[in-house]
Order: sequence, then C-alpha cells, then structure tokens
Amino acid sequence: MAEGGDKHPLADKLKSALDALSIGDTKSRPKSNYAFWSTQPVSQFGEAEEGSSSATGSGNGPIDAPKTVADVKKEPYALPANFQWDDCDVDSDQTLAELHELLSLHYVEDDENMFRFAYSADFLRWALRPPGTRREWLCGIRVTTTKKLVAFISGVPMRMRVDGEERPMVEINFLCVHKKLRHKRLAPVLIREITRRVNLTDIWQAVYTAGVVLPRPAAEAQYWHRTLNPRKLVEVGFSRLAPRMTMARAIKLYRVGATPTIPGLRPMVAADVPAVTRLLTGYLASFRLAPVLHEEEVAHWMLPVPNVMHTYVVERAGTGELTDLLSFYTLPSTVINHKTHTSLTAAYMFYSVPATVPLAQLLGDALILASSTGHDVFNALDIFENGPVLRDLKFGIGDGKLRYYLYNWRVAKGMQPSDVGLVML
Ligand code: MYA
Repeated sequence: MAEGGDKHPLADKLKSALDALSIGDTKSRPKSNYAFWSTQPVSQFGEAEEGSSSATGSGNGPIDAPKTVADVKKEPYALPANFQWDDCDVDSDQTLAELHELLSLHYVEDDENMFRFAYSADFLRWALRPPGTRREWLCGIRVTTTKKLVAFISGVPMRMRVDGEERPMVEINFLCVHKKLRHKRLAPVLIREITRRVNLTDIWQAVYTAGVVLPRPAAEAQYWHRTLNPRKLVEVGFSRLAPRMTMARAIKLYRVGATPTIPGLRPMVAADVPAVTRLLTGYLASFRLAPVLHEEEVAHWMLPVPNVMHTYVVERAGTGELTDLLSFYTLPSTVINHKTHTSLTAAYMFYSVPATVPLAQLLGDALILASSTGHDVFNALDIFENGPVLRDLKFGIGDGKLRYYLYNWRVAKGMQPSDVGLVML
C-alpha cells in the first residue's frame, strides 16, 4: 500500500498458506529519510544500541529533556484551510457511526488492496472508552463546511512497565486519513496534536504498533495465521492450496474439535475480575514490555463483549480457584471487490495465562472456540511464549512484521518478541 502505513496481518497473507512457507520479509528496510520522524523524540536508526544517556541507570529513559505542562503549547496545531479539529464523542451513536464509516472505508488495507480492517462499532466503542479515557484524545479532523469526518487518531491511557520501570503512557491507535487526503502531511499534524493534548495531562510517553518501518522499533513481532475455514480463505485469496494439496485434504488437516478439552474452562464473569487481575499481574511481570492492569482495567479489557471479546478462565473443580486464562478478540475484514464474499472474520489472540495448562492446550482450545463461533482464521503474534508452540498448532508464518514503538522512551537493549507482553488492538 502507499507509503506502507499498514499493520494489516492480511498484508502478510500466507503466500503458501497451506504448506506454511515463509517467503521472507521484503518491507523491513528503513527509508533513507524520515522528514517528520527524524524530528521526534524517538530512537533513530544508526544510534548505538547501548545509549549513554540514562535516566534510570539501565541506559533506558526519556529522550526529550524534561518538560512540564507549563511548557506545552496551549493552542491546537494549525490545520490547512477548510479543516477543523473535533473531539470525537464515541458515546454519541452518530459520532460513532461517522468514525466507523471513516475507518471502514479508509483504514488499514493489505498491500494488494484485497482486505481492509472492518472494526465493528461495538468494537470501537469498547476499544476507545477504557477507564481514564479522555474525549480530547479521540482526535478527529472534519471539513469545516460539510463537517465530514476525514481523519482521526486515538489515545487511551495505559500504565506500562518497560524493563521494570512503570510509567503512565497512552496507547496510540486508529491513525487514519481519508484516501483523498493522503500524502498531504496530515498524519504528522495529527501526531503532533495528540502529543500536545497528552502532554497537557503530564504524560510524556506513548506506545504504538505499525506494520511500517519507522525510527525505531523497540521490538519486531511476526504474525502467524491458523487456517480455520480453508475453503473460504482460498476463495477470497487469503490462502492458496499448496501443490499436491486438495481442498478435501486441507479441510481434514485444519479441522478442529467441536468442544474445548480443558476441564473447568468457562467464560469469564464479573466476579472473576480480582482473580484474573492476580493471574495477569503475575504472568505479565515476566515480560520486559507489558501493561500494568488494575481491576478496573481488567474489568474493561477482559470481560467478554458479544462479538468482540472472548475470555475464558479455567476453574479448578472443588476449590473454585482460577488457574489459567485464555482470550481472543474478533476483528472482521472487508473483502474488497469480491463476487461472493464481502467479509472475512479473524480471531486475534489477546491475553492468555498458562499456569496449570500448557499454552499449546490453551491455544488449541482457543482455536476450537474461535472456529465454533464462525471465525475463518486465527491470528497470533510470536510475542509472549507463543513462538515455540505455533507451528505445532498448524499456524503458518506470515511474511511481514508488526513493529512495537515507544515515544520518548529509549530502550537501551533491543527486545525480542518473547520480551513483549503487550497486545494492541
Ligand atoms: S498504525 C495504522 C496506521 N493507519 C493506516 O495504515 C490506515 C491507512 N493509511 C492512512 O490512513 C494513511 O496512510 C496514514 C498516513 C494516516 C497512515 N504511523 O500525512 P502523510 C509517516 C506513524 O503525508 P499519509 C497506527 O494507528 C510517514 O513515515 N507514522 O501520509 C499507529 C511520514 O513521515 P516521515 C506514519 O499516507 C499510529 C508521514 O507519516 C505511519 O497521508 C502511531 C507522512 O504523512 C504510521 N502508521 O498518512 C502514530 N504511516 O516523513 C504515532 C506513515 O517521517 C504516535 N507515517 O517519513 C506517536 C505517539 C504520539 C503520542 C505521544 C504522547 C506522549
């Protein structure tokens, strides 16, 4: 896609999905010049890995000189004539519908423009209204005359732990510019403006992911895809049958059981929040980059939301103790210009905690639950401890990466995917 702004895992379509071959990552090289990003407090390419400046003694720390809220510009950044800023209130059904339309038509596509993310309105409301969220961080641009919403960027608060240091941060997501307004440098204005608005609340760091290479990833994760509905994936062009593979054999190969295998597995309910918070806190402590979740956030992010979030706990018989957790979310994509299919339904692995049940069995049950609820493919990154178990579960490797970035925070030592304990939507 143009300027490669995507993070669409379907951009990483399995080139030979049914024999799971990797064809290598062709989009990994940095550009020679980043007119905007070279001006920002982010790690730059060419910098030595082990930074000399250190606020924490570890070589990690803020990149900008310390500032206070008083140093932050009080006026919004100027927009080109005939555009105006507008905070998006996603509690308003009308505004939510406008945002849904903008993203449905103009958000992330794969390189060949075959698929485009189609976040549902319910998904967007959930993703954009966690505890502590602020309306001015749902930052839209409208055409002054028609009031049409043509660009957007979001920030939601998240306490993050990086190499043992906890910081209040924002997660930046849903950066989108209407196709007719591309390459006019609106994206840098959106990024500067959301930075200003976040800085005004005395928050100075952010985390974000993108498929595109920007200065400079803290970590690079790999998408893997588990075929659940081979016929549909082949028909829409997401996968193709490998030589000597027939559809009948593919259907047999990817068939999963009808019901989960783990005794005591059941959907998470509100009363589970304290126990799930303890489980997650303990597990996430082992990763270099992970969110710090309190009960309020766990209630928001982990409780099931129909057709959006699917969370299951393992309850030990007799004691009622919760021992393990698995979760995934539903993200459909529009199938662009197809005669018969309009949509592809993907499940994405979210947070899981393997404590008494091996991760492979938790994920295996996630495949069963996703398949039985109509998902066509199950996507996972090689973050957490996923790497070693994906191949055995018949995941095939994609051909691109999802990069994790930190704004105004230098990480002295690059992270491996297995250091990452953060999922961004
Ligand atoms: S990732 C999803 C991004 N969205 C899409 O891919 C949707 C489809 N594409 C579009 O809508 C547009 O193509 C976008 C660019 C909006 C992506 N992240 O305005 P331009 C740089 C960051 O002329 P356009 C997500 O949501 C590019 O290198 N920068 O380009 C996380 C160039 O800079 P430089 C990107 O194509 C977002 C400049 O923009 C991205 O019209 C995290 C060109 O601008 C990208 N994905 O619009 C944002 N793609 O000259 C950062 C291109 O330097 C947050 N660019 O090469 C930072 C933290 C802020 C808060 C801090 C608080 C403390």
